[in-house]
Amino acid sequence: LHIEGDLRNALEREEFTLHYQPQVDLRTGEIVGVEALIRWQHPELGMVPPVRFIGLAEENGLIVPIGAWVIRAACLQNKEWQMAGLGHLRMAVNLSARQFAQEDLVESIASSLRAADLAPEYLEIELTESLVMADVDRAIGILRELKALGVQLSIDDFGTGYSSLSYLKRFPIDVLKIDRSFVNDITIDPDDAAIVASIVSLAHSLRLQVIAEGVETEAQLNYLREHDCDQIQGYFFSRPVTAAALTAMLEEGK
Ligand code: G
Ligand code: G
Ligand code: MN
Ligand code: NA
Repeated sequence: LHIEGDLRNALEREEFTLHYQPQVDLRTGEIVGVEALIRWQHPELGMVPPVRFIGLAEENGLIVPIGAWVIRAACLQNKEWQMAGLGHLRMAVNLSARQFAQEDLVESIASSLRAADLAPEYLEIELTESLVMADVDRAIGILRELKALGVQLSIDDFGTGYSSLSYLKRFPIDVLKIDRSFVNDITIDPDDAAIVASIVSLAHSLRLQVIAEGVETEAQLNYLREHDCDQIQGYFFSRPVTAAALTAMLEEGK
């Protein structure tokens, strides 16, 4: 199969689409944000999940134009929900290391916000610990520029990488997303339960919001609520769904 060649043409053939997974406030039960997750509708293979092509796109650099498309499309969709009176959600997008290394990253994000006429606080950029730790001083510079633009910043998969607490304090971030590997066993493994509770209080001491990822059961949700976690994302509430399905969910919640 020529997946790499097909990937090169997928953008202009408009084969990518975004799915959206809701993030729910544990106090109000409302959807307050969504994470945009790319999908590739391949003409012969059908729906190709990101694990099959994101790594490849990172290696050959295609992640840069693909990632720019993701940000543009996500901003446009978020504006559409706002215009339809369906609320002011935070739209989170994943950023890869290759994108973070691009000279024109900040300008490219600014131009997507302008094109969609979206206020910057409704866009959130998800970064991983390894991405920001690779070159801390450069990362802090870019994060400051992104904050000056007005977007929200989060650390994805928190707890799986190596990030020193002193750096965490220096990064101008807004949100920590607790990796789902810790959330998975919170109701059966006391160590994971303790780790999650500590991340929540760490986040709050640094005045950050905290989102638990991969919440699949009501018992996990209850533990997280009791331990003051702000938001949840996971199959218990919803899988990532199409824009139309998320629109329906927002209409129902009105
Ligand atoms: O639903 P899930 O299979 O969507 O996503 C699998 C992985 O692909 C996750 O690690 C997710 O962060 C990554 N991913 C999904 N969409 C994007 C995207 O638009 N850009 C990048 N860089 N990674 C993405
Ligand atoms: O790596 P990142 O956190 O960006 O990607 C989110 C990934 O987690 C996506 O692949 C998404 O489909 C997946 N995901 C979201 N909710 C759940 C969940 O409750 N359980 C599991 N196993 N995966 C989830
Ligand atoms: Mn993510
Ligand atoms: Na994650």
